[in-house]
Amino acid sequence: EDQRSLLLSSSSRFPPPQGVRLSYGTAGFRADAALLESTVYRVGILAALRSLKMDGSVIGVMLTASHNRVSDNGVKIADPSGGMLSQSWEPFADALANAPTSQHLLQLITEFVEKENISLEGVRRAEILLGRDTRPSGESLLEAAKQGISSILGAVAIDMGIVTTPQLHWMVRARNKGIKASELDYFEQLSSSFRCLIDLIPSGSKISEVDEKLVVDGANGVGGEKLEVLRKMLDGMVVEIRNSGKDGGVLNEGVGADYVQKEKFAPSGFGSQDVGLRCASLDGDADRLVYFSVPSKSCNNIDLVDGDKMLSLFAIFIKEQLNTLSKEGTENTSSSYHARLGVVQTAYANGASTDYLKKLGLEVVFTPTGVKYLHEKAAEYDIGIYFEANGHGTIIFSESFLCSLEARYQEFSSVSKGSEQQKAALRLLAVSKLINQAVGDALSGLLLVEAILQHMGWSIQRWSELYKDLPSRQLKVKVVDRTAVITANAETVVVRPPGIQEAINAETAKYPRGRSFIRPSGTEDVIRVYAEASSQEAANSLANSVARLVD
Ligand code: 16G
Ligand code: ZN
Repeated sequence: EDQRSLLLSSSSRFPPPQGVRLSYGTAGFRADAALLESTVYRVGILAALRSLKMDGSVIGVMLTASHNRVSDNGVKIADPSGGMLSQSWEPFADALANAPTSQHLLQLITEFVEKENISLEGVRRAEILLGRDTRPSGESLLEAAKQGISSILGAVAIDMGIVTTPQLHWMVRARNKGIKASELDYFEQLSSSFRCLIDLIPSGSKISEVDEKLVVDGANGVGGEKLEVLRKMLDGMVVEIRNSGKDGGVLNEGVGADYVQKEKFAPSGFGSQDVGLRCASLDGDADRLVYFSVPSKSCNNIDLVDGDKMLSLFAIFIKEQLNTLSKEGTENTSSSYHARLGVVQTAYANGASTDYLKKLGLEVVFTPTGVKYLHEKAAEYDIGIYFEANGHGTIIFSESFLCSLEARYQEFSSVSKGSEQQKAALRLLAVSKLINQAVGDALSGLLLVEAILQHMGWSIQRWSELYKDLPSRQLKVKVVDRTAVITANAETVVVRPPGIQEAINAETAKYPRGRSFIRPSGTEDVIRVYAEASSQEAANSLANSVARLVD
C-alpha cells in the first residue's frame, strides 16, 4: 500500500509529454532533452525493478545522447554484466515510457512485477549507479532518475557524476564481480595493464620520433577530460588533446568520431599543421573511437582508420600471441593449446576488411547493427572481437579461457620464466584487463591501439596499409514508415516489401565489386542505404540508384 501511494504521488510530478511516442531503440531512449524528464523518471523505476529482479545486483543508468546534438539527451540501462539491458525487457521499457497517466503507469508496474515474479514486499535492496555526460540537461534529468529510483522502496541511487558511457558500464560490471569500482580504480586498471603491455614490447620494435605523438579530438565532450586524467598516470605517452570542451567548442559540432567517420573530414581544430601525424577522434560519450591522418596540406580530406581497421589490428596482435602460446618446444608444459577466436562484424564493415580478416584465417561472422547483437555473438568464443565500422567495439574473453590462461601463465612462470610463451600469456592477460569487456570504450581502445602500434613498431600509415578500403557511400531516405522494410541475414537481404531485393541485386550486378543493402534505422525515421564498389563514382551511383528504389 505504501508502495502504491508512493508511486502515485511521485509519478504525478512527472507527467509524460503530449503527443510523443518514445521507443527504447538500439541506444535506449533518445530525444530532445526537453521531452525526456518523465521518460528518465520512469527509467529510474525500471532500473530499480531490474535490480530487484536480479537479486539486488547493481544496475546502471546512463544519461547521454552520444554523438547527437547537445540539445538532445537520452537514457539507457546497463545490466548486471555491464552490457546492454536484456532485450526481453525492452517492450516493458516502451510501455512504461508511454503510459499516459499515473494510474496506467501503476497498473503496468503491478502487472509486470507479477509476471516477472518480482517481490515488492519484505526487506530488499536495489542499487543503481547513475552517470551522465557533459550535456547541460544532464543535471535536471539526473534528478528525475533519482526520483524514479526512490519511488521503489528499498532502491538506492549512487551518483557517479560525469563519466563516459563505458566507464559507467565498467563500474557496474566491476561492482557485480566484487571488484573495486571507483573511477580511480578504472584509471588504475587501464594504466597498469597498459604499462604491462609496454614493458613487454620486444626490444627490436622501435617507432620513429615523429610517430611518438598522438593528437586526440575529444569531441568537446567527456572523453577529453577523462583522457587528461589518464595521461597523467601514463608517463612516457605523448598525447595532445584538442576539443576538450574547455575552449568554448560545442559538443559534437564539426568534431567527434561520428563526424569524422561519416564525413571523412578532419574535425575542427585539425588541418594542414597535422600532416602525417597520428590522430584519433572520440565521440561525445567516448564509446566510439576512430583514427585518422591528414595526408597532405592541400585539403582537409583524411585517411580514415575506422573500426574495421582497429578490429584487424587487434586480431593480428591476439592471433600472434595465441600462435606463440601454442608453439611447442618448451619441455614440461602441456603442449596442445587451442583457443576459439572469433571476429564479429556488421554489414557496414568494408568488404576489403572482411576479405583481409578471412585471408588471415580468422572466423568472421555477421550480426545486425547494434552493440547488443555484436556483443552477444562475440560472447560465444573464447576470445571474441567485435567492431562496427563507426568505431564501437571491444574484445571479450570467456571466464573459462581466462582461467586456463592464468594457469598456463603460472605454469610457464615455473618452468620457462622469461620465455616467449610466458610473455604471450601475460600480454593476453593484460589485454583482458586493459580492454573494457563490458562495452566498447574509446579510452581503453585507444590505449590498446597505442600499445600494439608500439609493439609492432608501426606508424599509422603502416597500419592503414593493411588493406585498402573499397570506396563506399551512405545515404538516408526519409520515409513515412520505416518498419515497412524488413531485413534478414544480418540486414544484408530485404524480405519485405517484396521485389526490392531483386531490384537491388540487379543494380548491384552492374558494378565491379558492387555491394549494397538497405535497412531501417534504429534511431531515426529513415531507411539507410549503403553501397560500395571499386571506385567512388561507382559507389555513389550505386547508392543513388538503390535509394531511388526506396523512395
Ligand atoms: C546506436 C548503436 C550503434 C549503432 C547505431 C546505428 C549501441 C550502443 N549503439 O548508436 O551501435 O551503430 O545505433 O544507428 O548499440 P542507426 O540504426 O540509426 O543506423
Ligand atoms: Zn557514443
